[in-house]
Amino acid sequence: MKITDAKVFLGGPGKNYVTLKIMTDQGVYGLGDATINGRETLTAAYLTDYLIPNLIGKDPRNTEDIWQFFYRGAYFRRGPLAMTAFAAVDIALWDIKAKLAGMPLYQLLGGKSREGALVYAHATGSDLEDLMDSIAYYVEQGYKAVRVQCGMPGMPSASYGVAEGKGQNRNYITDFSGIIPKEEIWDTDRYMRFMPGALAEIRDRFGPDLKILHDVHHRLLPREAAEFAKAVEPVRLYWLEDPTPADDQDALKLLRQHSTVPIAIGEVFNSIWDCNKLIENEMIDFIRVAVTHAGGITHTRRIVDLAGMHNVRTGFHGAPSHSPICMAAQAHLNAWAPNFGIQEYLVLGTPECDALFPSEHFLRDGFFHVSDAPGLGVDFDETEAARYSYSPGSLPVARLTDGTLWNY
Ligand code: KDG
Ligand code: MG
Repeated sequence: MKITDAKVFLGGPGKNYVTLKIMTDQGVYGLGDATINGRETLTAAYLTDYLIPNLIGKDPRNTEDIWQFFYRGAYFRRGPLAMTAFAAVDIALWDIKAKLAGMPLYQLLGGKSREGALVYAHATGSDLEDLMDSIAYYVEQGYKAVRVQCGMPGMPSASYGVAEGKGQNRNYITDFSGIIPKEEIWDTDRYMRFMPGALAEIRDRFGPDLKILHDVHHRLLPREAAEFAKAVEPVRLYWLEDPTPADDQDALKLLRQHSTVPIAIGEVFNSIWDCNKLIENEMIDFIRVAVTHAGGITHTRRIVDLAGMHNVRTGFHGAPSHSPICMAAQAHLNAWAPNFGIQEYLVLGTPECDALFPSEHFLRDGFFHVSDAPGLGVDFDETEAARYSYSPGSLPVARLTDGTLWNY
């Protein structure tokens, strides 16, 4: 069996999805995702210029050897762009393998460990009352877990995860169009004074059962993160995400000495070497890698297994920029992983998105149910794809109130 051709598609409804389609001499094809927010043309070029020419003629069933060929063969290893491009190939090859077996992909990983996978929604408000309404909306929809992000009184501009507009017009996906990033202002002192109290009020309003998550988005220094984690301990968060930037694997030592709040980290990681110390030293409770950014199913499975040995559960990244192909791959890992925790789930469930990526995966009462169709269980409509093209965009940058560039 041989790979005969592969194509890359760039674009989608409101998003620059990077979709890979690998064709074989037996008519079976596989789909992969190389979407990386704000750098989509680069993973597309990595695929087109290097990986695809090297795939032609290879046996698509040799997923491991092909993964090693690209990873070890790159000489300059790792990095988000390379690992995302490898992921697209790997996901597509697992799609082919499962289609050949006539099985949903989770069967090849070890079968189902659960029926539905718990997901969390994103509630957001420009102020606390607005956020309360947004949480109530998701609770009414049946969600058992909600991430909460809130605008702060006196903060000079909106920041990550915070809504623009209120009520029906609430929209937390700010405008990321344009290659020059928009700038946000961040005030750590204001945040430290406001947010712990706001989280306590949310817990009082919604009672003990709701799983409440909060994303600091890398904004605190290690000492500040320890102080914050101590302050929010009575809220009994399901997790506190990215309290410090993830580059420093020692940054959480102080926090761990002072607080038992569960910590989730890893959405910017692209390999096991970014998180092995964090996992082995049991500095985190949830690992947040995305299968698309961490080298695909072959590599992410290794991270999940290492995590499982150290009581770390999964909480894969699933922001709106993740394509339904990434989410399908994660759904199969979630169905299998013995150490599954929760899944972030924010695919734009618009009719346009569903038409481009038809699938039978579904969400019910706050749980994601994986499709039983052979392969990944998601397709890609090329006629629909012809409607879309790349539209330049960039994530914002953050500055402190004195102008110092900070972590977005
Ligand atoms: O591409 C960056 C976003 O996906 C990220 O900012 C979202 O932090 C995020 C989250 O938790 O979903
Ligand atoms: Mg996050």
